Amino acid sequence: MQRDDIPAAVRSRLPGVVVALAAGGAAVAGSYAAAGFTPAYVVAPVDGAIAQYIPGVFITFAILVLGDLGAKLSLLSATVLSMGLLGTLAGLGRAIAEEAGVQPLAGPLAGVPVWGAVAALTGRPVLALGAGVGALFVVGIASLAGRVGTDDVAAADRRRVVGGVASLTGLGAVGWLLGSRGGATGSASEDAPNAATGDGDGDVNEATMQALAEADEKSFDIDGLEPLVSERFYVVDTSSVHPQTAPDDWSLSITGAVDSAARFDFDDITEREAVREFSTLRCVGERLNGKKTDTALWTGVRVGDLLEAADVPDRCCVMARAEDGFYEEFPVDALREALLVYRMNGKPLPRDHGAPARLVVPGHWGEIHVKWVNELEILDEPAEGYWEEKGWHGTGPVNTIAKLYVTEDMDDGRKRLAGHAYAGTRGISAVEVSADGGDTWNEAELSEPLPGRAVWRQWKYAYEPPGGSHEVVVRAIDGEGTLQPEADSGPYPSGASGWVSQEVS
Ligand SMILES: Nc1nc2c(c(=O)[nH]1)N[C@H]1C(S)=C(S)[C@@H](COP(=O)(O)O)O[C@H]1N2
Ligand SMILES: [Mo]
Repeated sequence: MQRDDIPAAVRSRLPGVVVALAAGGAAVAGSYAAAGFTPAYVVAPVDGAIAQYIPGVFITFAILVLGDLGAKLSLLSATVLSMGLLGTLAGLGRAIAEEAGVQPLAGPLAGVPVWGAVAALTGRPVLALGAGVGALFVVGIASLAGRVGTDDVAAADRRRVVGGVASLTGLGAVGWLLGSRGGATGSASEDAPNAATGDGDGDVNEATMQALAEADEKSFDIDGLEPLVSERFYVVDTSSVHPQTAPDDWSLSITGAVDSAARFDFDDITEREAVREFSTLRCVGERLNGKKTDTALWTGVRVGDLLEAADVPDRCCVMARAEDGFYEEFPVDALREALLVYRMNGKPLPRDHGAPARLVVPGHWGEIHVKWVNELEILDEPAEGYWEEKGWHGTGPVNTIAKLYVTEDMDDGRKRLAGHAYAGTRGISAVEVSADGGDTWNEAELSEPLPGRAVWRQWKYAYEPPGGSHEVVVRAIDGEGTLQPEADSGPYPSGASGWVSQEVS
């Protein structure tokens, strides 16, 4: 298209729009440079707001159809939205300077509203300066470029666009470098929340080592099969930028229908006698043979002890609330048996898994294992949690499942299958395997059980393969003798259930 084909009104605004967009990009880059990938990064609250207000059908579609891509998409849209929002503010500031005939003020007039918006969104005015400076810089350079040299309007516009885009590119690179190192303040270093050193009990660390060694001994050594204590523990959450709270800044409040509110700080928790337990988490949104079931050794305290210490009266329910805005509801009495944990496999709870403290509710779906938990609101009546509002039923006991993760040829010509089986607190009594599409069944060998109320087990099974391709099917029988249902239910709304099968040749 020729330049002349563009209506004059649009053409005269285009350079300003490009500069505004560049300023929006620079503001986001500047925010990242200052804050790193922490809640002080402007994209974090925007991403959080999307997670809170997006209708449940979109999230469910993202989980079921897009899988992990959905999370990336959400971060991308939050980034684009932040750029657009801040770019609009910067553009308005620039336009005002232009209208008023004070071009030298274009940069500051763009930077100040951007700084204000980021400060308001993140609550961190000092770190928000990064965003303000980014916008100021891009608009300032573009405006300067427009004013030097000839008076030809078209040439000046070109210089403005080039100036804006070039300064954005430079800033983007600087922002990326600073931000990935944890932000200009260095506040985002990965081990910041790991100030916890002891368990409040001198023997715990040795006991932890022993427990982990036991798990190691009981694990089958099979390539491609996670040991009983997962080496790569899955991560699922509603927000892409995780909270980051140092233990000293953290506390757990007990609020709501209580006679008087109570508060525990991190030391109050770790000074109590520590409890350790192996426990398996499974996400209710996991596909039938997915990889969102994992096990760790958790260290913490019984929630019931905290409720007693806080004199919580007999009530129906609790809303567990977290720093990322997530909330899930659970019966008080059931939550008494849960743990508030601050260590995972003997190490301080990692940031992605809820540092400094999270809930572990053995036998229940992952979603009630609230991470970054900071409030237990006692309720008189049942209420819906985040996922229940969106149609899921993920606070009840887990379904029984046998996963098939490994199909391999052995040296002696046989085939070996292996996987995990999990049935929450019911436990697993057997895993059965069929190598003929479900006509005949044989029992697999199970790993020795680990102590704990709800821990998965590994299974393995070797057989003489029939010539040609055949269908293998696996199914579990829980500790109460109940065979898991055959039908594939899909994850929505109550978690995937069904016999896993696979064509083997
Ligand atoms: N605060 C908070 N806690 C949360 C979530 C979340 O989004 N925010 N996701 C829940 C879900 S859906 C699951 S399956 C588990 C996953 O725990 P993990 O990431 O440690 O594996 O955390 C739960 N706890
Ligand atoms: Mo989940």
